[in-house]
Amino acid sequence: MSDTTVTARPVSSLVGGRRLDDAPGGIMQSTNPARLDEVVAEVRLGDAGTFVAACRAAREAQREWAAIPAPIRSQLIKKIGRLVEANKEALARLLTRDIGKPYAESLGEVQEIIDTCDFFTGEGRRLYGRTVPSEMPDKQLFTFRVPVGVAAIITAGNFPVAVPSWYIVPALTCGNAVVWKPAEYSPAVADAFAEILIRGGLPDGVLNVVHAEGPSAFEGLERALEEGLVDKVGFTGSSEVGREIGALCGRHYQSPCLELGGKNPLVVMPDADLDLAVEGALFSGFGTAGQRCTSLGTAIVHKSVYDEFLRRFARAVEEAPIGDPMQNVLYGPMLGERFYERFLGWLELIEDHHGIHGSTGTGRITSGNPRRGFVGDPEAGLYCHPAIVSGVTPDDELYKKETFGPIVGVARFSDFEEAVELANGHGYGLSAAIYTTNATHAFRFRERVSAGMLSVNNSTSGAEAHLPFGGNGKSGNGSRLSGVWVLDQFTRWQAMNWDYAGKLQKAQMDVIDL
Ligand code: UN1
Repeated sequence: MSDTTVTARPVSSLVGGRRLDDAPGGIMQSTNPARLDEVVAEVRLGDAGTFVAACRAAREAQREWAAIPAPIRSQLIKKIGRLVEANKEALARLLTRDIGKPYAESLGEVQEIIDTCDFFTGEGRRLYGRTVPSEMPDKQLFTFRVPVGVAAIITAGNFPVAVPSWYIVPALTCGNAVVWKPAEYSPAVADAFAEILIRGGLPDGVLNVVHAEGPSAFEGLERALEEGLVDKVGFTGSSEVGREIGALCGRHYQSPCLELGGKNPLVVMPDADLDLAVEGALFSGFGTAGQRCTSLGTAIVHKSVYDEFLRRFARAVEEAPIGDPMQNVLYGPMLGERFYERFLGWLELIEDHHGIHGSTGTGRITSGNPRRGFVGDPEAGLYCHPAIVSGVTPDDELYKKETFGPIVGVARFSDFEEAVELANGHGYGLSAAIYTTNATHAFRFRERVSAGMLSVNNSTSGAEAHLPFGGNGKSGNGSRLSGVWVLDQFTRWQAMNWDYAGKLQKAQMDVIDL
């Protein structure tokens, strides 16, 4: 792949197998957040009309695609997985240039696509239905998985290719056509992934990609739903936008797959291995600069180990290298301007309300204020200092809302009940962790925490490609991606009965009376 040179990648939407030359939404330059003078992609943006046209193209292509037997469709998924593997390093480098994710994490992200393709290559041979006994003789009942039709997938840029693959790969395996709108701030790697999907041999119109700004895409989605061109919406992004999308889909009798924000708690019990807990808090709080939906929000620490945890945590943060994402760093720059600005807003807020703990100094950005251990040029990109805020209580904004940045709050608890309340009280329910050596605590916490995903003695992030991924409450509508669970998003159950009695048998009425 030639996409790792420093030239800007030309990116345009793909509709019905054709690249669109026009740019009704304007031309946008996307820069490398680690070096703002480097343009990574020049994007011809589409608009609401482009989105609708893409849905129409998908509608036209879907029936033929669904007619191909699933085991054969999944051979294309296998080929796509191998192509991703062959281009793993190039994709990871481009990913790092696009959004500033540390290269090691970018490699992990690309691996997640490969794992997803491997899983669904097999699943194409296993799209099982059931045979079910009837209450009447000479009658057999069956269930079939039927593709939903056209899936519109709108994704975030913090996982610009792995999370899209969690939707796109199973959607295609199940016989759907897809319209994908990648995030505006990760167009280059999204385009490279789309190119691989097409090179894998997908027929024209089965995968369509629309590069557009959020509001245009939303308008396009609304129009497409009104015209009956979309059968399932998948959205990964903020809880606020997810709520809008959920309301829009509800008006069209649809239940979308919503994967939203998190305020993920990490509980440290008095019997925890403190070093392990610190390691987990460091990775999940500051990895990807705190910009994962599974990032640690608040560490909830028992009062007996609170001071010691805080001391070790602050030291670990201070010692961790931050900077150039091509080096071995804990985290690089923020994903883009919008995230950087929002982080500054949080810093102001927490400076007003809390003061910032220990090593994090004043919590100001690194520009003009290089910190110990900084790698590279702190003034070149959208770099932010890490912040630990101690003494967080349920009244604080920092307790209540996702920050999507390198800020971790630390709260103190006295008994298990209080820990559970703190873990659930914000209304999100994505991921949670508990550090303990006591199995009873671990299982009690599992029963009581409202999160869709739980780690015992591991961090809040790091989902695997074959486990159900998703949240409850403000984190989503209970839908799950990945593994066999996602099949219920991209297929609908169809029930069939077949009567060979040669006479009308009426359910409930013509049953044998014992
Ligand atoms: C997200 O941030 O939207 O579990 C997904 C994790 C990653 C996925 C995060 N594998 O942290």
